[in-house]
Formats: sequence, structure tokens, C-alpha cells
Amino acid sequence: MSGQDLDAVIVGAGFSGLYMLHKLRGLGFSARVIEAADDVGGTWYWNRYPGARCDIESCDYSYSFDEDLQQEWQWSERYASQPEILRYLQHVAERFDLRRDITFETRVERAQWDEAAQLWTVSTDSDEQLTARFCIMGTGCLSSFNTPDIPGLADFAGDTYTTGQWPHEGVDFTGKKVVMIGTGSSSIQSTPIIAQQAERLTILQRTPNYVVPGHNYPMPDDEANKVKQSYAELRDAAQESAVGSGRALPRTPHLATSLDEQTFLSDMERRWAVGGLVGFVGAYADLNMDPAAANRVGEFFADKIRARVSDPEVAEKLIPHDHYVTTKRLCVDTGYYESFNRDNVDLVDLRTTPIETIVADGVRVGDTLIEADALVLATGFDAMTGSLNRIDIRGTKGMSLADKWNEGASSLLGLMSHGFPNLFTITGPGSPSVLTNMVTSIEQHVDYIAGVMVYLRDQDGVQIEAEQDVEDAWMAHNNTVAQTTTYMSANSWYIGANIPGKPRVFLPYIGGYHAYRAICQDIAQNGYCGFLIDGAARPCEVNFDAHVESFTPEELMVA
Ligand code: FAD
Ligand code: N01
Repeated sequence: MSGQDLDAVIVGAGFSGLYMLHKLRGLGFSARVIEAADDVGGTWYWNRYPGARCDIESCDYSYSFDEDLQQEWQWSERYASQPEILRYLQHVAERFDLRRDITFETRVERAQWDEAAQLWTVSTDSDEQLTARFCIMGTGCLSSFNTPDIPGLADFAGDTYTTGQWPHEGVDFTGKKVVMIGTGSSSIQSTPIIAQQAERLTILQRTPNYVVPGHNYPMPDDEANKVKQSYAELRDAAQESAVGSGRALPRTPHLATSLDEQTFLSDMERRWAVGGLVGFVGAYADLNMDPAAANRVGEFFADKIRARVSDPEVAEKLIPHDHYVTTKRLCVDTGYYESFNRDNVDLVDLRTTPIETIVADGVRVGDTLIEADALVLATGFDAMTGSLNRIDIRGTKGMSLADKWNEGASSLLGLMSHGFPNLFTITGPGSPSVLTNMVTSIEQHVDYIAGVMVYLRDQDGVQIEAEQDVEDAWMAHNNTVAQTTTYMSANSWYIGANIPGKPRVFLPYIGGYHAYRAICQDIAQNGYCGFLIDGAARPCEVNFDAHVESFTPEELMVA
């Protein structure tokens, strides 16, 4: 261990980095977190726009690793708001005394593998250099904001806000004419609140999304207590679930396409009444595979929009038309559609009339100037690879990770990429991550990475990296599983379609959290086969397909 500052440098102090630090400390490793923000929280530090909250129930979207923590923390709502989740993560930092090993307001700019010393040198924007045996990226899947390349954006004379970097002091839109660009989850959450404040709110929509109701409510004490008593079962259920959620509604034991109209509608109404994301994504075995099933469910969503929006023309504009339900991330709302029934809210369909340019006093759409005092960019993220590629990561022989991923991200299990020894990516591309309850996936990755480090230490090993052949096999498996779904047909951020020039590769692993976890366990039980330990390869018989639920077209017909 001589010549190195630390066992591990961890980048990022969100859910991932905080738990990684705590875990490594408990195992006797020395570690330091480097974080660009001035406090912990990650997503929940940066995304302070009005209405921001999680859309997986908080009892589910929270750490499970410490029983006392989950017993002492009481969520005040079914879906906690951003300030409450931030308070929770601040509480975690204090409770486990994490801040003393976090360097804030410091951005990692470069990470370089030194082959001779077998160490990472991590360089920051404060000219600090740290050496460590391991470098662990907890940089987030949705942490590099996408500022759109719209002509004239810099000429706008009013205030421009981005949802992913919202001012800490908040924004009062009272008496303002506001133009919002984007209609993804961030816009759908903030629209109802901005609409209540602003003199006029104009939403510029390029693609309407599928939206389910959240049915949020303040958490009564008796429900909170019941959750606390049943945490063990809830967390176990999350481990067995395809989406890493203990609250996922069970799959209907029939195909969406095989149900008669009345049974289908009553099943969908039951799901609608519960609300939330995880009741819909796995509702039917054919939903994410058969366009006919997706269309049937999509039509149900369309009717809900028609029922909620009073102007039929506006309602039709809000109905998704170019992608199947779930192929872009489902959004969860509280009063989104009702906002369009207000006199001060307008919807502009950019597919009919695109933005020409932004000017000092507004946005020119076709020949019309939409006047604005404030512009809200709710334009999403360079997802999954953005924050990694923004760091100059250099592996063996000076190879750059961004160059290696030029044609699309490649990894083994979303954890490691060949040529980058001892570099781990928490919820990296090639892992279930954004298709799941992220906290479940984060905890699984942190525990797994810690397990690898302990294994290596016990073997007196120094270096571990993905074996190229096994990485290729994993990527081929990822691609095969994704190809069996409807997801590949959508221009989603899952596939990099929202960022001009980004290679089109399906980024998260879509075989299901439970299947993925079982594959990881098989690999661990086989001495981490698939990973080269100190250069030595071992045979790897692990069958990636073994745990993945799959249906042939014939099986789908008869299921
Ligand atoms: P992050 O929380 O993104 O933290 C990464 C940290 O790394 C950031 O603080 C960033 O500043 C830091 N960082 C990045 N690069 C560098 C660098 N070079 N140097 C130093 N620091 C760096 N997921 C769900 O499962 N359920 C939800 O309901 C949900 N809601 C969401 C709502 C919003 C508005 C958004 C944007 C995402 C949501 N997500 C949700 C996804 C969410 O990102 C994850 O659930 C989770 O918070 C990710 O934690 P993380 O620690 O991995 O990454
Ligand atoms: O971003 P998005 P987001 N001109 O990418 C549009 C999580 N999250 O921040 O679809 C015009 O979904 C773009 O249009 P199109 C969640 O995982 C969760 O809202 O590309 N429009 C789209 O409408 C989520 O999926 C919550 O045609 C442009 C919008 O901007 C992820 O984070 C809340 C444009 C971007 O939508 C990202 O959500 C918030 C341009 N040049 C976030 N460029 C919860 O509810 C982009 N758009 C828990």
C-alpha cells in the first residue's frame, strides 16, 4: 500500500457515493469522496425546481442497509419532495459521520491509471492529486444537464433557469410570462406549480409523454408504522422484483392482448387507482414486447387524458403518438393535465411549428413571438455516460474511456470496462440502474464492489478488470434482450437519442433487476470469473440467459 494516499477515491456524494464511503470504511478501507457541489445529495442537491419529488414511494426509494436508520427516519409523504430527500441524505451524512471524508466544491477532471504503480491518480479542478488503488465513480446517471442547442439561447434578456441546476433561493414567477421547453418528468412535475404563480405559462412540447397519476398523500402515522414493521418483507420483495421495488404491483397473470375489454379496463383502473410508476412498467408480460399490447395500454392512457383536459384539441396534442408506452420513461404527475384547463397556460406543439430562434424578449415559434420574462429549460440529461465522459479517464496505455465508448458504452455488468483496471462505475451503462428503483440498484452495486475489493484483499491481489471476451458477451446479451422489447423503437434517452451525435446503444440492462442480481451472484460464486485478477483469466461458464424471463412469440400467444 506504500506510495498511495488512499485505498479508494469515490467521485460523487449522492446516494451512491455516500453509501460507498460508509461501506468501505466499515471494511477497513481508506476512502475519500470528491464532490462538485457544496453539500451531499447529488440529484436531490441539484434538482430544486418546484414540485421535484421522487416517483417511487419513499419507503422503497431509501436505503435499506441500516435497520436503525430506516426505523428512525419517518417520511412525511408517500412520495417525498426534494427538500425532504435532501434532508434525509444530509441526515445520513451526519449519522454516519461521512462529511469528514468528503471534499466539497471540487470537480474531478482527470483520472489516470498508472500501470507501473497499479494506482489511479485522480486530479481535481483545485489542482489536487490523489492516488488510490481503486477509483469508484458515483457520478450519477442523470447528472449532466442537457442544455439544448437552440439558436439565440444566449440572446435571451430575461432569466433562464434549468431544472437540473435550480437556484437554491427558489424562484418566484408571480406576474411573469414564462416559457418552458420540454415535457419530460421535470416539466410535468413543475408545470402545475409554475402555472399557479405565473401570469402566463407557455409549454413548448416536442414529444408528449405517457403519464400516470401519483396519488401522493401525507403519510399517516399508522401507515408509517406499518411500513416500519414490514421493512424486512418490503426490502426482500424489492430484491425479487424486476424493477427493484418492494411496492411493484404484481404482474397480471394474462397478456394485455388476451383480456376481454371489461377485464382489461378493470385491471387498468385498479392500477390507475393505486398510481405511481411501478404499477405499470411490468403490468403484463407482453406490454414491453408486443406493440399490440402497448397500443392497448396506450389507448387507455389516451382516454384518461381526454377525460382530464377540457379542450379536445389540446387533449389530442398531449396524447403520445410516436412511441409505445414505457419505451420512454413513464412520468408521474400531480395535476399536470389539469394545468392545461387554466386560462393562463398554453401548449405549443413543436412538431407542427418548430422553434425558429430565441430572441431577447421571447421565443420565436414559426412566425409567432411568444413573449417571455423567464425561460425554463426542462430539457433533460446526457444520461448514463455524460458525467463519466466529462472526466478525462485514462486506463491502460493511456486509453481514454470516452474514446473506447465512442461507438457506444461497453462494460461488464455495468461495473467495469476492459482496459480500466480497478475502476468501478456505480449503476454504470450495462446495469439495470435507471429501469429500476435506483436506490436498490445502487445498494446492490456498492455491496458488490465492496465484495470484489474484499475478495482481492483476501487473495493478496492488487488488480482486477473486466475480461474483454466476457465484456463482449455481456454487451451482446444486453443487446439481444433489448432487441426483444419495444424499447428499441423509441427516440429515448435510454438509447442516447436526446443528445445530438450520441451513439445509439441501449444503455441500461433490461433483463430485470432480479435476473441481473442473480447473474452477479453466479459470477461472484465462481470466484469473479469474467474478471481478470492480476492478469489471470479463469474459465467463466456463467450463463447470462439463465435468469432472464423470456417469451418467444409462440409462448406469448398462448400465455
Ligand atoms: P447523483 O445523485 O446524480 O449524484 C452524483 C454526484 O456526483 C452529483 O452530486 C455530482 O455533482 C457529482 N459529480 C459528478 N461528476 C463529478 C465530478 N467530475 N467531480 C465531482 N463530482 C461529480 N430514481 C429513482 O429510482 N426514483 C425516483 O423517483 C427518481 N427521481 C428522480 C428525480 C429527478 C429530478 C432526477 C434528475 C433523477 C431521479 N431519479 C430517480 C434518478 C436519481 O438520479 C437516482 O435515483 C439517484 O439519486 C442517483 O444517485 P447517485 O448518487 O448515483 O447519482
Ligand atoms: O428530462 P427528459 P427530464 N427542443 O429527457 C425536450 C428522471 N426524473 O429532466 O422528448 C425542444 O425526460 C425533450 O423532448 P423529446 C427520470 O428518469 C424523474 O424531464 O426529446 N425540446 C423532452 O420533452 C426522467 O426520465 C423525476 O422530443 C427539447 C424534455 O426536453 C429523467 O430524470 C423527475 C429539446 C426532456 O425530458 C429525465 O427527466 C425528473 C430541444 N432542443 C426527472 N431538447 C420524477 O418524477 C430536449 N427537449 C421522479
